[in-house]
Amino acid sequence: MERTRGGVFIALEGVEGAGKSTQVRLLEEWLRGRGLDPVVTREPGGTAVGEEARRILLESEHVTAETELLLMLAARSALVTEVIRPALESGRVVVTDRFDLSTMAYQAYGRGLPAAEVEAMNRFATGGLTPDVTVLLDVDPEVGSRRRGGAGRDRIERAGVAFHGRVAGAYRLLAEGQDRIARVDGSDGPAAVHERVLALLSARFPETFPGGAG
Ligand code: T5A
Repeated sequence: MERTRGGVFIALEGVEGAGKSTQVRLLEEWLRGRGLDPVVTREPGGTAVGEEARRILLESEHVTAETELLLMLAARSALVTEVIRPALESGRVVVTDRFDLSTMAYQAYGRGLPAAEVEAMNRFATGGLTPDVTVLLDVDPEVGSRRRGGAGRDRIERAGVAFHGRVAGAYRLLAEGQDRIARVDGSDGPAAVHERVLALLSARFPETFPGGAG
């Protein structure tokens, strides 16, 4: 299902500790500084159903790969219907911390669920809505893990080095040759990465991001 052309839909993606939440916050500040009123959200979460699903997904020990996928998609379906689609239709910029690429990286490649089915189920959950651009913050999983330091680790974060290695490899693979996925070097400090993100967005959406970081 195509949406009525309106706002710009931006997703930030990457491994744990890649700096997504930091870049989402910097982007929001930048947009507000230009008088815009972006909708900022995260996945899983962002709605009553989504936050409940997040709690089960990250805290319950008894979640199979299939249940994990279904809960992620239930949360996404609610978020698209209740938050993202209405915001885009009213012309607002939507910035989300994770979206569909996470599901491909974590549930298909990380957990080993069949990619074609995961893709089809995601399409059902979103009604075919995809981000206008997905910014992949590219950092090695070890760097992300170091950045997170001793922060409390949830069930998915505890899934092990091999799992997170597959996720990181999947992100790079999935981004190859895809215009809708822009890989940005996320290994420098937050301000340098923010400038890279803005330069990219400015090139793609000059009306919303005139002049990039300047
Ligand atoms: N998931 C999600 C799936 O399995 N499938 C799905 O479909 C979806 C949508 C979500 C979990 O759910 C999984 C993936 C996840 O495991 P979460 O708590 O939202 O859980 O986890 P993350 O999104 O990974 O959040 P993190 O906080 O771990 O990582 P971020 O947001 O990438 O990193 P951020 O910005 O919080 O930064 C982490 C630390 O590094 C510093 C920050 O100050 C912070 O201390 N930092 C930097 N340091 C140096 N240089 C930079 N450029 C830095 N940027 C940030």
